[in-house]
Amino acid sequence: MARIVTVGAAQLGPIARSEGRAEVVERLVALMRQARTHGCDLVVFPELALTTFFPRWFMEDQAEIDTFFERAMPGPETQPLFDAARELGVGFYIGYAELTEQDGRTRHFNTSILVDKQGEIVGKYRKIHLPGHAEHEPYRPFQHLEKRYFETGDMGWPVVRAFGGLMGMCICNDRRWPETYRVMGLQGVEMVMVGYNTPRHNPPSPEHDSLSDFHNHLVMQSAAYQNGTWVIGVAKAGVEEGCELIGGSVIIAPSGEIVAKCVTMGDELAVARCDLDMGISYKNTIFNFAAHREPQHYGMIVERKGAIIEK
Ligand code: CDT
Repeated sequence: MARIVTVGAAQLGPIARSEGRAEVVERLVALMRQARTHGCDLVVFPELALTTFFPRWFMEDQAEIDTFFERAMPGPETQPLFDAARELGVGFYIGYAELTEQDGRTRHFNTSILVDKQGEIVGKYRKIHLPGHAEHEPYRPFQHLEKRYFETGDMGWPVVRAFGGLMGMCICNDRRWPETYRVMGLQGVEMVMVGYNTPRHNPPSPEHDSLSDFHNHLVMQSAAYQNGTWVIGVAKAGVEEGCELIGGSVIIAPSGEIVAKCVTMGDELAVARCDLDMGISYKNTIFNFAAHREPQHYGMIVERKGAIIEK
C-alpha cells in the first residue's frame, strides 16, 4: 500500500528590500491556496522566505540587522500562514531568520520550521553549514555575510514523524554536504526539505558560475538516491536587488530522478504525489546501512575538519 504525500515545491521570485512581511505573506498564502486546489498536503517554501536575502549587504548597526529577524513564530505578520494551514489543511516548511533569547543571551539563527495541517509547529531546524564570510570584502559585487549574521545551528538534524512519514529539514548550503543527509538517513528519513537562496555568481570561484544549476541538482539527486529519500529543493529565484539567484526548484524521488520542476524564475508551484514507501527498496538493498556500512573506517569524518596531506 502506498503512502502518498502530495507536495508542492513553492518557489518564490525575488523579494525587494522594500517589500514588507505582509506583502510577502500574501504571496505565500496565494501559493498555499494554489497548492490546495492541486490536492497538496504540504508546501515547501525557500530559505529566509519572509524578506530579501539580506546577507548580501554589509551592515554594522545591529538594530538594522535585527529588522530582518523574527522575534516570534508565529508573530503578528506570520500568523496568516498558520491560519491558512489550518483553513486549507495544507502544512508547510518555511525558512526565516530567528532572533531568540537563549542561555541568557540574544541568539541569531537561520532557521526552518515544519508546520502541520492543524497549523502547529511539529519540527524545527537551525542551519549548520553557514557559507560565505564574516567580514566586509569590498572586492565582491555583493556580500555573502551569513557567517557574520548567524550562529551555527545547535539542533543537529532532527527527523520528526509528520505527514505520515519521517521528515527532515536542512537549509541551502547544507544540501551540498553529504553528512547532512547521512545524519538524517541514519534516522530513517523519508523526505528531506531544503529551501535555498543561491547567487549564480560566487565571487571567489567565478569559474563555477556556469555550473550553478548543475551542481544544485547534482547534490540533491545523489543524496536522494544514496539515502533512499525524497528531497524537495526550493529556491528563491530571479534577480533580487541586482543579484541573480538560481531557480530550478525540484521534487526528487528516492531513485534520484527529478519528478517535478519549476521552470520560471518567479513565484511558481511544482507538484508531485510522493510515495514515501518508494524509499524502501533502496533502504533494504543497495543502501541497506545495517548490512553494508563500515563505520569503523569512517572515523576521520568526525575527527578531522580540514584535509591534512601527509608528507
Ligand atoms: N544561502 C546559501 O547558503 N547559499 C549558498 C551560496 C554559496 S556561495 C557563498 C549555497 O550553497 O547555495
